[in-house]
Amino acid sequence: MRTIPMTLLAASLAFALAACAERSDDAATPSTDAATAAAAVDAPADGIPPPAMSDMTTTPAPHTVAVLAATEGNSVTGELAFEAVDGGVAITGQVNGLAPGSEHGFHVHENGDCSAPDGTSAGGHFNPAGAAHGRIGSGEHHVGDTDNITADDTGVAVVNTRLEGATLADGAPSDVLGRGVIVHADPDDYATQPTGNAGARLACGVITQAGAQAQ
Ligand SMILES: [Cu+2]
Ligand SMILES: [Zn+2]
Repeated sequence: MRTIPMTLLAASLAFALAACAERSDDAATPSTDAATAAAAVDAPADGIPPPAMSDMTTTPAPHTVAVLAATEGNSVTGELAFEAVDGGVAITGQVNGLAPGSEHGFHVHENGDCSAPDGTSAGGHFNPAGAAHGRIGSGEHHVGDTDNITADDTGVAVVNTRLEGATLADGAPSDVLGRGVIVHADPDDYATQPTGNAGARLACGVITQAGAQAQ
């Protein structure tokens, strides 16, 4: 049951009373007048519409996330959000459980499959264009390549980075939806082919669209 703000209720009542006063010759139907006046004032006077049935049945814009789970023997976790931006896909969020001050390779990998205990089921770096491994801003790189993440002194890495050349949920070869995200044990050197020599996989997640059903 929706609530009607007191100010609105008072305004409706005043309006209704005024209408009754003007039409004292029609005093036989005051309750009908009041109801009509209240209904007329109710909807537009508020400005900010109350939560309506239409809002509950409309599917909100889906948001795209990845929940990172630790691989076997590790305790690194994280939560990331993905958003299509000009020229690529922005990634924001955080990774937890890292060694304080440590630096880690961080990539989108080909497969949205974290079933292997060591995360290798996610495959290699996402590379739809057949490019060499590298670094954004320094020539050729995989679509799944992005800069290393660095943990603060509590072991949390705040992620605010971007994939260049990636797209989101458009079904194109560059689409990262449904692919994997890996946090590595070591920093990416941005040079060694095709992995950046970033070492073992500490955490793995799948890029997933979360809509109304997730709430
Ligand atoms: Cu990787
Ligand atoms: Zn790469």
